[in-house]
Amino acid sequence: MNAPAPARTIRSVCPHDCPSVCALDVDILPDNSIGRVRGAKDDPYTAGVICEKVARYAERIHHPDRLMHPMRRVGPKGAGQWEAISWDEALGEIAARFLSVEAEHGPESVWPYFYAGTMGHVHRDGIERLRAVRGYSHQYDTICIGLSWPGYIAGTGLLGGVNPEQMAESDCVVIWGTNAVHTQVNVMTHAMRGRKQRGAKIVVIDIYRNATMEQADMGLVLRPGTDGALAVAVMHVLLRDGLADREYMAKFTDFGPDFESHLQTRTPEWAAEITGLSVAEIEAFAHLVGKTPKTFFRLGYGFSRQRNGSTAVHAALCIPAMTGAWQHRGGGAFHSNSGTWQLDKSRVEGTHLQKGTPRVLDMSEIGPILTGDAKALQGGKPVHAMIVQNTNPAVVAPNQRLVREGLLREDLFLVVHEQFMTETAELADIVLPATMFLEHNDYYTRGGHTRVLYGPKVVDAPGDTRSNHEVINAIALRLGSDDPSFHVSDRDVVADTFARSNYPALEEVEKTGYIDRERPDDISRFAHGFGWPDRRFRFEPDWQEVADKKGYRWSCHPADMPRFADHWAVNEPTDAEHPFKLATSPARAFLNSSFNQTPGSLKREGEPSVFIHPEDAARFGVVEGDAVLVGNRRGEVELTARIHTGLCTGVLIAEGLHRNKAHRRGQGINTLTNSDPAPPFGGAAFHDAAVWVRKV
Ligand SMILES: Nc1nc2c(c(=O)[nH]1)N[C@H]1C(S)=C(S)[C@@H](COP(=O)(O)OP(=O)(O)OC[C@H]3O[C@@H](n4cnc5c(=O)[nH]c(N)nc54)[C@H](O)[C@@H]3O)O[C@H]1N2
Ligand SMILES: Nc1nc2c(c(=O)[nH]1)N[C@H]1C(S)=C(S)[C@@H](COP(=O)(O)OP(=O)(O)OC[C@H]3O[C@@H](n4cnc5c(=O)[nH]c(N)nc54)[C@H](O)[C@@H]3O)O[C@H]1N2
Ligand code: SF4
Ligand SMILES: [Mo]
Repeated sequence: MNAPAPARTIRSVCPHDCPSVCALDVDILPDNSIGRVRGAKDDPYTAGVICEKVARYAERIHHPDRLMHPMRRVGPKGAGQWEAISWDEALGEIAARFLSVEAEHGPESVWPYFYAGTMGHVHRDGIERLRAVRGYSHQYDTICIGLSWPGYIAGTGLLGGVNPEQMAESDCVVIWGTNAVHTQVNVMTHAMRGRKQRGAKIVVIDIYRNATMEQADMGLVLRPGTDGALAVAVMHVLLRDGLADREYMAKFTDFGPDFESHLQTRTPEWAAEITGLSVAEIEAFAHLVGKTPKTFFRLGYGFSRQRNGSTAVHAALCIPAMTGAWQHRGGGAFHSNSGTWQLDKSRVEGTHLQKGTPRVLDMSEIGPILTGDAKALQGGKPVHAMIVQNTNPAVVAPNQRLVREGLLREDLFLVVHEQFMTETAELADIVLPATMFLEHNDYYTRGGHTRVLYGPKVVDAPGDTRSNHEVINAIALRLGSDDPSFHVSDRDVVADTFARSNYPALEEVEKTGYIDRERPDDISRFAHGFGWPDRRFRFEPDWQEVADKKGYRWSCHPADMPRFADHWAVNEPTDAEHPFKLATSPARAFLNSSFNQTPGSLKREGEPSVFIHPEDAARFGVVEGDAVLVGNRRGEVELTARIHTGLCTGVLIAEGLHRNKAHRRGQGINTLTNSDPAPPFGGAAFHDAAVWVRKV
């Protein structure tokens, strides 16, 4: 049967946590339901292409399991027994419990917790208003960006880079530590244009032959956590073979004799030993980027999710500073433009409401924090109440056993505002139903490009669902705060924020759906100098300078950091008991744990599985399809073995955040990951776990 003709097609924005932040054309059917979702053709970055999971959005927005009513737990925690309640009852109970925790334990015992389920700033960051007005504990945002952003900033001094559309003008595109085919498909659109139009070479650097590497001209499969070694060996070859741009370095970087002599020992032979690459591969890559001025380095998040990830990102970023690729259109580097928006978010986050300076708890350490770890609690009081919006920590946070144990505590009052009964919501005392992006107003910054986009409310909120903004307003009012900012609408906050930021008026923005924040090309390629006071790129990073600039806090001793760009051997070591390194790479049809309940995505991803090299499989008597247990001192997870020839021996890859329950023993993949704050400033090393494997 054909779908009915749409009554209208509206322009919107994908709200999910993905650097692409696609502009969408959404068909609204005569009954106000959602029809086809397509990528906007007139948006230069989206260019008509979106991922398959969002193309099937009707499945998610009209999913029969969507939460529609507030609910209160009636049985034991996590037992799945609920009664429907009204919003009035729910808000009344939340206010009463929060007030009693404040009175008994102090306001810092309440910890609002959120992440980027929606990337709209109003509905994502608006929870900060509640924190501010009540003096609740703050959140140190480390789970995703805690390692990569400092690494990039350590070199350039600014989190921004060359417009990725310019990959179409490149002669070589290096896709480093991002599985773009899965995680940000638009990178491929623009890289492929370079290949089609100018024969650009595409290089992919990863720890397995993933879907992106399948498209590459040169694929480098290295051992996890060894990118720094590759990068410094490349620089060794560039200097050795006269391929470094010494004039550029003299003018724009801190390059000097000490760094040069440091690189002398970083030979391809030395790096081959560490990375598992051959000397020939390292030299070929170095010669390619050294002889191709228009080389674009698209640095992803993946290789930062290692304990040495910040230093690895910095080391990779040093290569274009040595070749001078920044000087040429189609050349340079990009990780994120999140440092370039110049938004005044004071009304989004309610900074005017802040009382005192409450403690800042590390979101990645939610497991240790909720189970009373004194260090993670900074010697302070336990957390006794939480409201969680936009995230599913029972699945996505590291050290899952502790996360679950903590969330199940009888003396923790847990409110979860969600679109689905996630495994976090299952552990709540009160569950609140949330709207989806087409049901509220918000603006979105496109980290992977240059635009800020507006996504309007186009359909009514179904059932009793309420937006994050409405819920935070309502709770604050119930708690007795009567600031005018808790009476305004989401649309007003967008309009006010644009006005404060000297952006065009919302009425103007609505006509096209976007604001282009592209910076002049010379500025984006640091043609007048980098973002440090001396305008020089740093091969010798000053991490304290990075901390001061961004308000980061140290998680290691500053003196322990390597002096120069380097390979830093601090990752979780393998040993006789834990002979494998496990990485938990992203699945194509899930987005973190989102979409792990939609039929199309479940069909595409199948059961939770793990890639293993044929030699390792043979050694452990494992064949394709076998059930295996993968474990370490944090726990054990059951997975289905898939033989994969495209990875180093001793490495395992488990793609995707399936539901914990989808694993035969109910433990999800994050049981195996560690929540220790990685150096220098914290963050979860999701792809850095030493494990054992055995046949079930
Ligand atoms: N389909 C899909 N899309 C997503 C997501 C998803 O889960 N699924 N997640 C979204 C989110 S929140 C984010 S932050 C982005 C992240 O997107 P990416 O920047 O792509 O980062 P990761 O997803 O962490 O991992 C990317 C790749 O890094 C590889 N990797 C791991 N360790 C190393 C290493 O030591 N060296 C190298 N060279 N590579 C390594 C992994 O194997 C993986 O192939 O994607 C977003 N988009
Ligand atoms: N093992 C392993 N773990 C990882 C990663 C990895 O690579 N490996 N990646 C990490 C990364 S990069 C990230 S960013 C985190 C992300 O982890 P999360 O932020 O938890 O991301 P999602 O799993 O997408 O969960 C977002 C939740 O928000 C809900 N949501 C969406 N929109 C709204 C809304 O408007 N209102 C409300 N109230 N809820 C909404 C969705 O239904 C969904 O359940 O996971 C991390 N965890
Ligand atoms: S998840 Fe990423 S690629 Fe898919 S539509 Fe959203 S922004 Fe685009
Ligand atoms: Mo992320």
